[in-house]
Amino acid sequence: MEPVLFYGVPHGCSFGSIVALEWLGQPYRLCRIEMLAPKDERYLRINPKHLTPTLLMENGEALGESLAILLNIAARDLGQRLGFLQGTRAFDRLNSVLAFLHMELHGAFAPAWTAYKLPEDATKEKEMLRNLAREQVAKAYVHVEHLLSSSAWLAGDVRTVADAYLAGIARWGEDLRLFDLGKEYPRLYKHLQKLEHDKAVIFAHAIEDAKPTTSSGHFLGHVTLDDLQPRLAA
Ligand SMILES: N[C@@H](CCC(=O)N[C@@H](CS)C(=O)NCC(=O)O)C(=O)O
Repeated sequence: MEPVLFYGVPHGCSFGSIVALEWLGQPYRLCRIEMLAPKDERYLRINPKHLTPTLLMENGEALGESLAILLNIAARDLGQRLGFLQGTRAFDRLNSVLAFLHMELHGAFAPAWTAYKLPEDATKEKEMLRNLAREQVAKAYVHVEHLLSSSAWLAGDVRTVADAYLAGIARWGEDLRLFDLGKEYPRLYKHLQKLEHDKAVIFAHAIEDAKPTTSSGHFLGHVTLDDLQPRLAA
């Protein structure tokens, strides 16, 4: 059976993996995980940290971590140039950009996500955490601006899984009302605007928002955790 991507809502970093699967153009399915709902035992068996994304592969093995999933997707057809052959300079550059996006950009938002989950009346704690996130994310955004100053795409001259991943995480700056990207980080803003016109990005938004949409890749539909039980038990 085709691979299944478990993606998280609202606004998970798994967004990038949906975009990458659409760009790849090979058959896949999606399984929706509500991240703010209580942890689901069935998903815990697939991802013991109960984090999204996870890619359930053809052989029944579950692959966790966005970086591993994005590189797995890219390696399925190097002809699409979403990623590159390991050992090449292009691979090294992509790997370096992905590591930066994960450790420094994704990681920098952690205090703001903690603040988001705190009760309304924890005003002081929320503000402290949000200020910390703003400070950390600003440094990462400056580096994104630098990367985009010398190439059309984040990891070079072609669109790669790094651009897909960026689309899913850089948006949090505005989601969490930390930044005005258009005013503060014009190259990043322009790049995200370019991506917003991409069919795969439009599709991934519609999927997250549970709106009707058409795949420009090879999406075969959603499956539920219940549907997957026989495949997981096998
Ligand atoms: N290191 C993991 C982190 C994944 C992660 O933080 N996922 C978030 C969404 S962006 C999540 O599942 N959050 C649910 C929660 O914290 O309960 C990866 O890169 O895949």
